[in-house]
Amino acid sequence: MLRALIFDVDGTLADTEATHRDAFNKAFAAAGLPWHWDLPLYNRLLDVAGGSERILHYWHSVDARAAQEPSAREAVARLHAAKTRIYECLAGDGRLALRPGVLRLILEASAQGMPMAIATTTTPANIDALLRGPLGAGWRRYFKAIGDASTAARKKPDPQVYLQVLAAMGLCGADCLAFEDSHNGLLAARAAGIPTIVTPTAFTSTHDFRGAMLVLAGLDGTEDEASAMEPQGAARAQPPVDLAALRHWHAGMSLAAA
Ligand code: XBP
Ligand code: MG
Repeated sequence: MLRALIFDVDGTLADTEATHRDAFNKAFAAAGLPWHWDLPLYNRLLDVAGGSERILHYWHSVDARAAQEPSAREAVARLHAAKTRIYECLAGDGRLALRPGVLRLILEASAQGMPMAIATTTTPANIDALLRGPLGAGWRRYFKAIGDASTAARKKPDPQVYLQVLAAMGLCGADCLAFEDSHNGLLAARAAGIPTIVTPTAFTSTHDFRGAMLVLAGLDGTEDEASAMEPQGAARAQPPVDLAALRHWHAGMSLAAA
């Protein structure tokens, strides 16, 4: 029986990575660094979950000696904090819209008493910047548990953040559904035993989604740019995803697994 919905944030609740990339580049420029992450490079860097981990990984690739200095971690932390402040300005107050169908599903699940959680590798401030617009300043009341970069040190594809929210809700993975956008996120949710629906974005449309319960263009039935890019997997147009459909899919998956 379906007992909770668990949402990833970046790429799933909203298509945020273009804004993250902009914030990283603005932080590099403000720090006087000659770094610029263009789209092809950022697509590759997204394999590294976590913004500070991503910065350190890139620094190693351009200046391994400097990146290994004892002071490097502190420098990365300062740079990432600046990036987060910039992201909050760029994404805050509803400037970054939720993906089609997401708000409707959250409000429907809330109205029907279906518990929800967030399991993300992103920084807590980024979640508040994204959700306080569409869900209001009290957005946390919609979620029974929130796992993020402040609770889970090990980033996706490690399942730590998913295991944390399952434990907080006292649920087992098989009784939940996870919503993800990326290969790393799918691996993390599956490692926690959670059936997973993937809604790719243009950043992740070429990822490997084997193991997903479903790969959908989005949650509201319209084609988004990712599905227009003919991604791998079975992304396709479909009716709007509501709680009845999720219960039906989850029951079918449970029967198949029985
Ligand atoms: C996606 C990520 C994050 C963002 C950047 O998180 O990997 O690192 O790219 O945000 P999600 P930070 O699990 O929600 O898909 O700079 O705060 O890490
Ligand atoms: Mg994601």
